[in-house]
Amino acid sequence: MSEKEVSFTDMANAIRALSMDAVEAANIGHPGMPMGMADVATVLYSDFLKYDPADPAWPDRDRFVLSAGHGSMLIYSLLYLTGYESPTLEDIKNFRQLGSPCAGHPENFLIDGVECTTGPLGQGLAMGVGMAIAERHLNAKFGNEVIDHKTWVLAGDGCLMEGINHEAIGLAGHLKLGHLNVLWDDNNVTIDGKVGLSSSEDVLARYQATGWHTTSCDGHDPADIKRALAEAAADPRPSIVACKTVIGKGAPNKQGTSGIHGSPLGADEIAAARVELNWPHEPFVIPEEIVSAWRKLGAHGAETRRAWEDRLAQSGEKDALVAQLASIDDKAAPALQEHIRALAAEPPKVASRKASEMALGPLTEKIEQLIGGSADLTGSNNTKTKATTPLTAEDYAGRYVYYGIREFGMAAAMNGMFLHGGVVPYGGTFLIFSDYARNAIRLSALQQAGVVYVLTHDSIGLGEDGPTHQPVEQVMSLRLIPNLNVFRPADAIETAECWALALQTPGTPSVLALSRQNLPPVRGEGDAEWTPESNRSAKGAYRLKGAEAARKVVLIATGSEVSVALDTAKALEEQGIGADVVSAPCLDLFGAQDAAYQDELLPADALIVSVEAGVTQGWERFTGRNGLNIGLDRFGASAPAATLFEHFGFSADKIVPQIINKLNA
Ligand SMILES: Cc1ncc(C[n+]2csc(CCOP(=O)(O)OP(=O)(O)O)c2C)c(N)n1
Ligand SMILES: [Mg+2]
Repeated sequence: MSEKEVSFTDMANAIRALSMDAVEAANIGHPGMPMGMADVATVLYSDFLKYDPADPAWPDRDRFVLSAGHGSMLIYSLLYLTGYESPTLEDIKNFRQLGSPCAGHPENFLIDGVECTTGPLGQGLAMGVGMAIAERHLNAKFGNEVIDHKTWVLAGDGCLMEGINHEAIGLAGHLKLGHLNVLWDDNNVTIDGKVGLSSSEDVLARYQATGWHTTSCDGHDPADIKRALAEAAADPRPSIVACKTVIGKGAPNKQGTSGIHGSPLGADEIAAARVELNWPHEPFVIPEEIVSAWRKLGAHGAETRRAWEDRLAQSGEKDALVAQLASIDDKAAPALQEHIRALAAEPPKVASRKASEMALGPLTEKIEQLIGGSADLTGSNNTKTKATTPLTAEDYAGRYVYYGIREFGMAAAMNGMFLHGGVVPYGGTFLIFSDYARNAIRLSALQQAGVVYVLTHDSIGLGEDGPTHQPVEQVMSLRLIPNLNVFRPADAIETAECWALALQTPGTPSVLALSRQNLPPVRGEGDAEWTPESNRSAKGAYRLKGAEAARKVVLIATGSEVSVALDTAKALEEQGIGADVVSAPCLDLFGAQDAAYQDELLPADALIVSVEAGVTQGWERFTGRNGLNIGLDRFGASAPAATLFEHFGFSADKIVPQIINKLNA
C-alpha cells in the first residue's frame, strides 16, 4: 500500500482501534468518547490545530484541551500517532497502570503534550477560557507575528451541563475571546442514558445568549466537520461547534448507547467492531502506512514552528518574550525588600487584606507577569493596584480581570492562564467562598499551577455579616489539600513575607487567608535590614517571642490570633509562667520541616497551646495529645468583631485560666 491509499477513515479508525484495545487491555476505561469523536479529532489535527510534536512547549502552539477527560485515550492516541515522544505505544498498552503516563484521565505533569489535567467535567473548558485570556494578553503585548494562536476545547454533554459552564462561557463571551473554539461532542448520551433524562436545554441558544458564535456539523462527515471548524476559526466571537456524533461509533451493537460510555467493549463486541471498521489488525498494531500518514501530518508543524522562529527573530521581541515566559520565582522577594524595610521602620496597624494590597503595589509594578483579579470583590479583597489596569475586550494588554461573581470560573480560568504560560494570575474572593471554587483549587495543586488565591475576611473577625460569611473550617480544610500552601499572616510584614513565598513556588499554588479587621503589628524588630534570605515565615513557623520566666508554655497561633497569643503570654509572664509565642503563618511549610526544627519550636517539656479562630481539629498534630487547642468548633454569629472575639473566648482573660487549669491538672 502506498501512502496515498491511506484514507481519512483509516486514520480515524486508528484512534478507534487504539482506544478500544487500550480500554480492553486495562479492563476499565471509556471507549465511547474517543470512538465517537475520532473523526472530528482527525480533522482538527489534520487541518486546524497548530502543533509540533517535536516541540510540545512551543509558545505559539494552539492549545488543545480535552475537557471530556474521561475520553483520555483520544489524546493519548493523537499524541502517539502524530509523533510526540510521549506517550509511546508501550505506554498506551499500559493504559491506566502504575508508571504509565497514560493515566485514567489526562495529567499535564505526566505528558508534555497534555496542556492541563482534566476529568472533573466542565473545568477543562473553563481552563480553556483562561488559556484564551492569556493568549490575547500576550498577543496584545507582542503582536500577531509573535503570539497568535487558538485554544481548542473538546467538551462533552457533561462539561456543558455543569454549573461552571455558565460561569466560563459568560466570561468568555464578555471578553470576546474569538480564539476560543469549543468542539461539543453532541452525542446525546451520558452515563445514565439519553441526555433527555435530565435536560431539555437548548444549549446553542444559551451560548448565543452569552455572545458566542454557534454552528453544528455531522461529526462523522469530514467535509462538514471541516466546514464547521473553518467557520469557528474565522468568527471573531468564541465559537461552539455542536458535532453530532454517535458515541462509540464503530462498535456495531453498543454504539449510540450509554453502555459504551465507560466500559470495555468485551471480546465479542471488539471482534464485531473490527469487522465493522474493516480493521483486521491485531490489538495495538497500526499498519505502518497509517502511522506514517499520521506522522507526516505531525511533521507539518515543524515548518510552521520554524517560520514562527524566523518571525520572532525578526521581530526584535525574542528577549522580551523569553523574559515574559520565564519563572518569576526569583523576582518576588527582591521586589518586596524595600517595602518590608519601610514597614519595619514604622509598622502599621492595618488589616492583612490591606497589607496584601500594599505588597501588591511593588510586586505588580516590578513583575509584569502578574495578572490580578477578583470575583466582584475588588474593593474588599484589595487586589487591584495602580499597575494593573483592567483587561477588557477592548484592551487585552490590561492586567486586571473583573471575573464577575464566578468564583469557580475564576479559579479554573486562573489555572488555564498559568498553564498557558507567560502570566501568573492571582485572584480574590471571600475565604468562605473558596468552597465554591474548591475543586479548581484542588486542581491547581494537582496540576502544579502556582496561582495565588487572595481569600479575605478570614474568620469571625469579619464581624456583622455573620456565620454565613465567617469561615470556621475553611482554613484547616484547605490545609488538607496536598501541594497547596495556606498562609495566614499576622501583620503587614508577615503578609509581605507570605506574598514572597507564594510567588517563590511556581509548582505550588498558595492561599493567602487575610483579615478584614485591622491587626496590630507583631513584627518590625530586627526587620530593618530585611533580605529575601531573612524571611522568617519561610519555615512556616518561627519563635516570635521567647519566654522570660522559666518556660512552661508555648503558644502557637496564626493570623489575627497571634496578637491574642502575645497578650496571653504577657499575662502568663505576669504570673511567673514563662511562655514562648510561635507565629505560624503556614502550617503546610512548618509541617514539612525536619523534626529537630519542629521540636525546637514546640518542645516536649512545655504545654503547647494553639490559638486560631477556626476548627481545632488538625491542631493536635502540633499540640499533641496533652496540648490545649483554643479555637471555634461551631459556627460564628452576627456581631461586631471585637464582641465576637470576646464572646468566643479569644482573649487573654479567657485563655489564661484554661492554661493554668491545664498546667495544674
Ligand atoms: C464534575 C464531575 N461529575 C461527574 C463526573 C463523572 N462522569 C464522568 S463522565 C460522566 C458523563 C459525561 O457525559 P458526557 O459528557 O456526555 O460524556 P459521554 O458519555 O458522551 O462520553 C460523568 C457523570 C465527572 N467526571 N466530573
Ligand atoms: Mg455525551
